[in-house]
Amino acid sequence: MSNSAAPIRCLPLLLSCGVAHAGSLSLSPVADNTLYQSDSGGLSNGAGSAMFAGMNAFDPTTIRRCVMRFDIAGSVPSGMRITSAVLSLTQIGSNGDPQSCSLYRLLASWGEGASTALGGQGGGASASANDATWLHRFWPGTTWATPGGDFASAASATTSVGGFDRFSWSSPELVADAQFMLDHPASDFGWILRGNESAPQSAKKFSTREDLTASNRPALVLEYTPRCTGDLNQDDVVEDSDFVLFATSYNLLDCTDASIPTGCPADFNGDGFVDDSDFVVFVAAYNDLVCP
Ligand SMILES: [Ca+2]
Ligand SMILES: [Ca+2]
Ligand SMILES: [Ca+2]
Repeated sequence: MSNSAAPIRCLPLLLSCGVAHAGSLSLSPVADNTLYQSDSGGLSNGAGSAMFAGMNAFDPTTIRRCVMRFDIAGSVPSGMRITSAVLSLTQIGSNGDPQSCSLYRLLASWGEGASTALGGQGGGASASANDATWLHRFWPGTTWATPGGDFASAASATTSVGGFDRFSWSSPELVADAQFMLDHPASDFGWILRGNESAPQSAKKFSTREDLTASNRPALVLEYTPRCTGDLNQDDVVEDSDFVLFATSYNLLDCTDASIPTGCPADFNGDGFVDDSDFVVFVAAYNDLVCP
């Protein structure tokens, strides 16, 4: 196949032409909560204005972890490539010692009930229906596979959190998480935030989406750009290495084939098969060579 032919732009089948635009969004969580370590798993703070990560002060052998979820697929147009993801939280606790706090992608759904902790909120409140707890994804009937939450083994982003201030997390792994959540809405369970879990009185206190001061609430800022049709290895050029990837899927044909990459990216027209109509789309993009 020749790459020297005149560019063919905006074929009717080339879905990216003039339809989607780059953009950015700031998302608020659709749910946030604290997992308070306890033997009974009966503590939560679904509707409270604070969430905690680290080891507690007045009950110093117990761990707290924040959970938060954003509706990415409900906010970012499908088919976009996320280019930047920055999650920011406001630390409102009095303990200013710097502590590493790490985000991990959650692997199971969880809930936010009506529980509201009193005072400093570090002790939690009795869990309400559908609250996440240390033991439960949804109190009282549905438990985590592992107490303390089911999450990816590797951290996606880490930031040192000190005193009263706004802190941000960003990394290529966080971008990959957000892309996964956009492409797989049914598996968008958000992130868990873990602080120092080996030193008493290390817990950091963060505003939740229920904080009356809107600027203190958690925010996830995403930047995105239309995917370049045909650029299967996402290096912003459509060339021979993409053709190799296309041909592999083309030979497998059916998107349900277990050997086809997740999401069946070579199925450009979204009909469940990688066949000649997708090849027409690919050739048009290949003639463009460099992504528009
Ligand atoms: Ca909440
Ligand atoms: Ca490419
Ligand atoms: Ca197809």
